[in-house]
Amino acid sequence: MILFLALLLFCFRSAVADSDDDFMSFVTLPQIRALKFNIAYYDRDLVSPGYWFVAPYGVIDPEVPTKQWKPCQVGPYIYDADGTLIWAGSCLFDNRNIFDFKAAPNIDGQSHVSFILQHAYNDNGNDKGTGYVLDQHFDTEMAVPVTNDLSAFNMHEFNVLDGGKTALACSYRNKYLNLEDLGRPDEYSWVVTGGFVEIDTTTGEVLHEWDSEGYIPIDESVKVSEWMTPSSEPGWDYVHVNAVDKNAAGDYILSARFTNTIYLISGQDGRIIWRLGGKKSDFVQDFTFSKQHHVRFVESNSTHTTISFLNNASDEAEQGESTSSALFIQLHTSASPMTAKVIGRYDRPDGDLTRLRGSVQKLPNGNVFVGWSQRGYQSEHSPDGKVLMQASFASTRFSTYRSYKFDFTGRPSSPPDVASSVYGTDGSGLTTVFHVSWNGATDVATWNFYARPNRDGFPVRVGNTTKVDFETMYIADGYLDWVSVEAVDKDGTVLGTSEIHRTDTPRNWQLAGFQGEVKPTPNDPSLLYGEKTIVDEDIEDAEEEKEEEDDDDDDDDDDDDDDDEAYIQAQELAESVAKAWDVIRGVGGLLIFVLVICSTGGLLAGMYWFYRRRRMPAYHEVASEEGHVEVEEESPLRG
Ligand SMILES: *[C@@H]1O[C@H](CO)[C@@H](O)[C@H](O)[C@H]1NC(C)=O
Ligand SMILES: *[C@@H]1O[C@H](CO)[C@@H](O)[C@H](O)[C@H]1NC(C)=O
Ligand SMILES: CC(=O)N[C@H]1CO[C@H](CO)[C@@H](O)[C@@H]1O
Repeated sequence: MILFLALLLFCFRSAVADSDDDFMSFVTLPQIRALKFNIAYYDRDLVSPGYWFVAPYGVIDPEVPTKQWKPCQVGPYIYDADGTLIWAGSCLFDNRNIFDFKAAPNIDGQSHVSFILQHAYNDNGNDKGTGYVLDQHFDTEMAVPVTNDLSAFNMHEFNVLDGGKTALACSYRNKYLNLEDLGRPDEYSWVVTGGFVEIDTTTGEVLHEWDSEGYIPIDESVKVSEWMTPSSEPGWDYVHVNAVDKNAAGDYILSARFTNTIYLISGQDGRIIWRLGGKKSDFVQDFTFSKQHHVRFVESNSTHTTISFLNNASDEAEQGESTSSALFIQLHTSASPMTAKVIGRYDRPDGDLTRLRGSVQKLPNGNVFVGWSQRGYQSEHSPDGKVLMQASFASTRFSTYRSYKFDFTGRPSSPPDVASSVYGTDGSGLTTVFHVSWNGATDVATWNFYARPNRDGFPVRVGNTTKVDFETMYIADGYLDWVSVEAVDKDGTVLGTSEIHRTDTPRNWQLAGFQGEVKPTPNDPSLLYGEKTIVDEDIEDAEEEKEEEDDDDDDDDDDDDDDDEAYIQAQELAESVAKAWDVIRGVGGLLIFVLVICSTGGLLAGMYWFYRRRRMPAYHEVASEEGHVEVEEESPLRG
């Protein structure tokens, strides 16, 4: 008892000291640290179905592996609309930053995701970063390298176009240019020009490149003044392109933050067809915008074009309006003069400014999903502007470049993960605790739990339960070795089966509170659970069984009720064990045994001990770097 209290005390202290409440952690995937969301819904009924796609990062430059560096923290994540984790891809790339993570459109009619893996921290510039497309199994379908002389895969955009054959990315180039545009024809300066590339997603070959040199004069920039002293390399970041999209006619729309302008660029000859905003707008417009992000074509016909973008109305140095907003603009391009009018405006719900980054997405049901970037702040709005939901990371230390919402089907190629441990103080009262998860799987409704007497033995179903959260816990009577689980969808279809896992046992049973002389031997599951056997691998069998079972139900109703009671108690116990688990979460170390006094009564009452196999470090060191990020923003590869 004293030992127990001492351990508990130690645990509490540790938990407080390491406070990593803003992260989720899991028994089945202890390495993953997924951020929690704080979420508020105002009208859940009107919210569009779909999953959230975010890619939290701590610092925008590739993170130097230091003491603060922790694996599996930053990277791509999918959550459901309750903030429940669906997929953590953070362990794929050793904490490399991921940008523009989203579901890719219409490739072979199946779900895909796409994102930019940022260039490496130190690889002598060899690893320039990559545009990735993964299939619904989370296997790489396309890894698009930088094949031309550009120094890196620019972080702003990886816009996989419909069908997936080509993708758009932003490009930045350092050039030594004459300053005639500024009325100084005898002088030269380094200037960072900007444009875009359309790349073949299979080979990475650049099919089309456009650059601002010769099209956007230097004096169009709001960041360069006539008298500025010529710059050394890399040079003045005078356009700062940050988004590009393509329409059915084959023309491109390009957003340049530092000219406050959106350009339509001919796919035929590269000329600028029109400019919206900035110093040389071709439109008569009833609104202003600045420092915009994420321009997209929404729809168009021969006379009108609707576009969307995030008007962050500010940057780190200046601010134009007091609130950032998502704008939907209708351009009447056959009128003379051409006109632009606001047809949708969605202000940032907290009234604040998004100084860097952000995204706007029109959802299939007409709702608007906006990523305000910092701290993963995001909101969903009804078409008429009502705020339906707002959410942000519980952690203040991370942001996401963009946030999206998509329908998605995930069928991971890796099997479900299962962990199991046996607990008990005497041979007759042993229980096996399962934890199960399946990283990336959507549509799992229930879990079936199996055990067999040995590796080659016949699998016996020892229980089933509804999937709750990313990781589901289940407690079964007996010491069950050689266990496995099955993921089942709402129609009863088996989506996946885990590998066979051997149940973890205490290294020393007696120290763990076991009263017997010798260590217990595993139960034969068919003796414990024989009557309930259902092997879903064989559907016919299962159906026959079901009929039998139905008959059984009539015969021994009472028995089943007792069993149900026992399972309810087991679930209650599971909850108290889960709480205890939370308590010891912060403890590092090898094997930790904790006695948990269970007072729920009934069959499983008594003493249970707790056993911890893996080390679970706390992730608390990465400081908020937003200030740093803002300073860094001017660099061409960033912001
Ligand atoms: C084009 O779209 C605009 C705006 O939705 C609409 O008013 C106009 O009638 C459409 N024109 C054609 C030719 O469909
Ligand atoms: C568990 O399995 C039984 C028998 O197949 C079924 O009737 C029940 O609905 C299942 N429960 C859950 C939570 O899946
Ligand atoms: C509407 C508005 O005030 N827009 C301003 C946004 O900020 C830029 C400078 O950052 C101004 O030039 C715009 O007038």
